[in-house]
Amino acid sequence: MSTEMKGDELQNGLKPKPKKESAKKVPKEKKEVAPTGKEVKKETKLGMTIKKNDNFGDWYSEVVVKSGMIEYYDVSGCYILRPWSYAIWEILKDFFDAEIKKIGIQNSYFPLFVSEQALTKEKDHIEGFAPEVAWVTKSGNTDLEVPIAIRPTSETVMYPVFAKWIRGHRDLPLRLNQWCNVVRWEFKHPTPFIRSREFLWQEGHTAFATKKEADVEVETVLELYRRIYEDYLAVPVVKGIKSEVEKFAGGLYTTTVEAFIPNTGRGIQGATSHCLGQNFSKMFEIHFEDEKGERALVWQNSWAFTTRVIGVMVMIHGDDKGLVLPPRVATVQVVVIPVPYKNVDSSVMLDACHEVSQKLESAGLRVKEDTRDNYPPGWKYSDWELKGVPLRIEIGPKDIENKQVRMVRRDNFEKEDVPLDNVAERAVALLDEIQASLFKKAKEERDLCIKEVLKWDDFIMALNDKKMVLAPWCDDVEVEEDVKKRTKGDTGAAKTLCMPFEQPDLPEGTLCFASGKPAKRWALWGRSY
Ligand code: 87F
Repeated sequence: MSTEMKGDELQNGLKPKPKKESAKKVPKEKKEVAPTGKEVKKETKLGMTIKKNDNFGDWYSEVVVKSGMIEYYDVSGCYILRPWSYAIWEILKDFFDAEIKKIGIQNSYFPLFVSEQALTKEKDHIEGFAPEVAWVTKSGNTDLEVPIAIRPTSETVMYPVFAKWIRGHRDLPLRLNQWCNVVRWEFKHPTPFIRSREFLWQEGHTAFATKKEADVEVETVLELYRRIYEDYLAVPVVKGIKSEVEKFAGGLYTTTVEAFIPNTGRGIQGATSHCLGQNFSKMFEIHFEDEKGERALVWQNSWAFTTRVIGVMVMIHGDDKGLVLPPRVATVQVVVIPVPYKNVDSSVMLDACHEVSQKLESAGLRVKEDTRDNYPPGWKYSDWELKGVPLRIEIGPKDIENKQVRMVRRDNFEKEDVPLDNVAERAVALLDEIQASLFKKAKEERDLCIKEVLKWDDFIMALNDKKMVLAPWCDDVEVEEDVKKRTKGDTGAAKTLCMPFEQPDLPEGTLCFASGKPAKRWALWGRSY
């Protein structure tokens, strides 16, 4: 697949936080002559200027803009997802959509707007979230008779009709999903993908006759979320269950995949799969007549992943040269670049590039031939490095002579000359290696960030060392609240990220690191996004 791209695409990178106009001189474009003899533009400052380890926040803003993923917008907390990032969303969407259909979940679409009456029906659920709900109050200059909310999530939109559609056990299970946008008027500092006021997600809402069926689905969906992170985005996650404090308040229990950003020392909730129990079916009166003819409440689940996944991937793999895309989510997996040379007919290189990219496409790869004649090869290399393309192929006169191409990996910059006969096979293998190696590296680094402790002092030391902490815990709500209080500082309080499904041994008599009471399980703690 080759995508059309204009040569000036990268010049649109707006600065994250526009500074006031100053007397500073804007660097002028320099003109240079390419080996083809054509005059070429040579822009300055198109590449990365901030190092990941120097200023992580600014590095992130720079990389999402300059790679062409994000364009800033004049409504705070809202961002434009450009094709370079939206394509990643589509790949993940295609995967997840196909998987949920395999297990009998159907897509549907419910309205964006929620009436006040529906939204406030379930008071306990909405209470804590109320400040984040955005309302439409006018049409033109006229006040609406009753303001209408914009969905922050769709429980209150969908469950009233669940009550209508579900009558008997034959109407169950009812398993619906929708791909849509939601709006949450957050007041915390917004960050592209990670925390935005409007975001894209899928939300699954299902109803069953038995808790057992609901439990199975919660786990099945969580495994799909793990696969999105680990198999596609090459981001390691910890699967687990949320504490009472951290679970979705309206539900019975919440399972989660948790990622970790080593640069900030913060955990980040990757996606959640909730069992709602019968809490919502009580509230919305979703009954059915069971096989014995008795009236019963349905068991419900809900689950979601959002465009946040893209931000986590950028933070984990990106480097000082820009984005690093795992091959399975890269729109362009291989870029093929001709390397023209003085006094050599460049059509030979162009033909070879075309031949190679066709071979790669036939092998099922997503390929881009960069034949732009107004940029020299070195400029193109940096450009595609900035955009994170996993594999680059260069073809110059020497390569033609030797019937070979040069392959360069984005993840470690290793170079390799590959015989022309072998390009497709080798490219496929290298992309697999890159995918595996990105995950391995991220997992090794993540594992170094998990510290097992038994005592409070060691807990504090590990936290201050930007680590996650695995500690034996009594699982008391008051103790978690107390830990939050005791760790409150400039960088935010520590909380439980989850209680991992995979638990280390907990010998009899082990005490809680925070309360000294008998420990019930190991919990993973950390500061978080
Ligand atoms: C913000 C405003 C209003 C989160 C909110 O996780 C309501 C809410 O209910 C709210 N922020 N939540 C929790 C969402 C829970 C649940 N919804 C369906 C999910 C998965 C998808």
